[in-house]
Amino acid sequence: MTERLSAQTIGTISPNITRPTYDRAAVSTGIVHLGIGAFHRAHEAMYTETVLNGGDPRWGIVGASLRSPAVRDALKPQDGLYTLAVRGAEGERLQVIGAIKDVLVAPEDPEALLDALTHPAVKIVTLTVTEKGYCYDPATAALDEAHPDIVHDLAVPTQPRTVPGFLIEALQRRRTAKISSFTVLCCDNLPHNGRTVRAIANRFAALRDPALAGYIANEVAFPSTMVDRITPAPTDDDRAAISARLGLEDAAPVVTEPFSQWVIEDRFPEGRPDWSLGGAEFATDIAPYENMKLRLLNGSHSTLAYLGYLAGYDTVADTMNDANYRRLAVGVMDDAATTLKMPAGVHIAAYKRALIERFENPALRHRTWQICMDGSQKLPQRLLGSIRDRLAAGAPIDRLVMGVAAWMRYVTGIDEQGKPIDVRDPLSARLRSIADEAGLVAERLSPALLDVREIFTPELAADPRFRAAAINTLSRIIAKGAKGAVAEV
Ligand code: CS2
Repeated sequence: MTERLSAQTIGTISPNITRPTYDRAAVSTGIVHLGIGAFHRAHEAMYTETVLNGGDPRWGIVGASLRSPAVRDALKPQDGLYTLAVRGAEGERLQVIGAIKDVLVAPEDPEALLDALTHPAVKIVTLTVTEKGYCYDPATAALDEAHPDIVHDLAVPTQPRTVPGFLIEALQRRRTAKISSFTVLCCDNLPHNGRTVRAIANRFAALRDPALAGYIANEVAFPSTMVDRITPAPTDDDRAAISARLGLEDAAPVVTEPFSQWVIEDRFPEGRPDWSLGGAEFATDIAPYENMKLRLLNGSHSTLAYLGYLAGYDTVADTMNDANYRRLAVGVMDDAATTLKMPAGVHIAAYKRALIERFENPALRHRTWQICMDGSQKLPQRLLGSIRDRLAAGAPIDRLVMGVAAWMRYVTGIDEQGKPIDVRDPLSARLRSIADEAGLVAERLSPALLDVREIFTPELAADPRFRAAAINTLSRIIAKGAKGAVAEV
């Protein structure tokens, strides 16, 4: 039996695999990270590892999961060590990362996480909890005050379950104990993510206590950031292949692409690591970068995912092998790009070319099904913003609406072969019952879904051009199948 990767065994790995060059025992915890999934371990933890390797030991990470114990159970026996496998056309590069000092599971012991969040050495709380983790209304970006877990956290603030609940209770404890606050850095694909999370946190705090809200508004920084690295969920095959190369069993490796980007608004009153050592860029206004990424990358990703899943394509790379899908992805990027105003020096054409190459990466098996998840939380910032801006400019939206109409077909829960689709979405039950009532008839299904106010604002849903485009496109997808509809657009 192969031994497990750990602090004890790491010395046995092959010398060409990168590993921590610093003394892990000397590292203190400067960051608490909520949402310790694959993306964080491929992105922020990698940048932070470079900082630790560079000799600044203040920025070790304590990770927390707000839901399942799986990552903790895999990482704990490995002393937090895991392998990052970077896969591109030129092969695979392995790096063992040591930046994660400990992993907590919030539902098992909320107090332990609150303790970690209250520690004076912790200067930054970073977040990758996915869109739905913020308990907000995607159409308006406001806190969902009726969310059952928010209702709970307002009723029992000392035993939180949600991101706003943990952040605000920890900040309240720091305030009482006269410990300086921490900076909150949202690393999720939300529109204007810092501003959005700030508004959610402020609202939650105000519902608890107006004085607390005043403190948060004055003392806590919420810089915005654009994060980008395609990181598919690792599979059993990935774990077996990476363990074999390592010569040690790693139960928590992460597979990612060579490309990585992190643009961060430089507002950290309590200090920050020099993540630029790992290639991060600091900027004063990052809104244009966020929009570029959400509308070009994520907008075309979701479009390919829904239309690809319906056509039976398992991965994004598979969709890109279909010339019509590839053409549509380029078209969605071209249309979305007309809505952007980028600072001088940013070359959108080169960015788009790089995206196409990234989507084609045959070494990454990024499942369309994974990207289809949580569509209700993703559509507004990925596609609906571009559609709104194109409508205002009197420009055509036929390509941008493809992803929205394919989502409408997808959430019916039955695929083109009549087989069930495992639709994962906080609104899935409601979407399914709307679809069941409407039937597979575009003239009924599309308007019924446009009435879902969490996703579509009343203004957009009422726009006759958008309504007509959604009905026509959905009806083509129903009649001709996703492949047929993509061939025509
Ligand atoms: C993807 C993103 O799953 C999804 O919805 O579009 O996770 C995407 O891979 C990342 O944003 C890339 O940075």
